[in-house]
Amino acid sequence: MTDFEALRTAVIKGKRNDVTAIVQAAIDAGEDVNTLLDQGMIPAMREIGDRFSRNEAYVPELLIAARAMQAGLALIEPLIASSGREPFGKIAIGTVKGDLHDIGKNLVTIMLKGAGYEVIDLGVNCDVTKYEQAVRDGAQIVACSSLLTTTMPYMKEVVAYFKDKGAKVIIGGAPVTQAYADEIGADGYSEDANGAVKLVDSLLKRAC
Ligand code: B1M
Repeated sequence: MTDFEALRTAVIKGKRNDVTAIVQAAIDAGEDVNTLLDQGMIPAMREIGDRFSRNEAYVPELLIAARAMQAGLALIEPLIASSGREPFGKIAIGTVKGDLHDIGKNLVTIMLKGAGYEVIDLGVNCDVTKYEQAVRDGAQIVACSSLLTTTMPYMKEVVAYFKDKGAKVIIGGAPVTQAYADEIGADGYSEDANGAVKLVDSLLKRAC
């Protein structure tokens, strides 16, 4: 039985080895990986963010928590990965220009791959030219992630750039909302990684 409290504490305190040990033990015991994410790792990142807001944690603490989270995700990714069948479509994903947050983007990537899509991961700090190259390489959908209210407006530029260019642009990230997506004319918005998969499913079905 997984000790979710211990997992949350290990992520919050940035104890990478503890996170790895707890996640590996949970996987070995047959724990559902979505439960590990939803009850352990994602709420822990939310908690460290809240502490940061209250000036109870600082950037170094955020960084070590992020590294511990990534170590856990690395164990989860192969379990969600696709079974080698023909990909259903090609998606490009990147965190927008000026923004270095990549954990949520990585999670969306893992879920899309697990759902059978080929994903071009453009990393962080992506400007329009990076997304454009991915579209030239065959991406049908461009997914933009933003975690900062200061970088969110760049999504508007990406959406405007791809208007009438054939690729659809979808957006997400903690400060992003459906209302914002509607306002800038994005082709879709999702609140979380599973929602991103459903959104891509529906957009590609419509395009067929
Ligand atoms: Co930053 N940071 N950070 N940070 N950080 C936030 C975002 C913040 C909310 C913290 C806070 O104040 N409470 C705040 C933003 C405030 C604002 O904009 N109003 C903030 C700040 C201020 C900053 C700096 C400016 C701090 C500074 O330097 N003074 C700085 C900016 C650097 C930069 O980017 N230029 C900064 C730096 C960092 C670190 C580098 C230390 C680190 C990031 C490490 C990394 O990513 N490798 C970091 C972290 C870890 C956070 C918090 C604590 C956690 C983010 C996270 O990973 N969450 C964050 C607080 C918070 O979010 N509560 C915070 C877990 C992740 C699974 O969730 O990313 O939301 P999330 O992804 C979700 C959904 O949003 C969605 O699916 C994911 C899974 O369900 N989703 C998509 C995401 N992308 C999607 C794309 C889609 C669809 C869905 O496409 C269709």
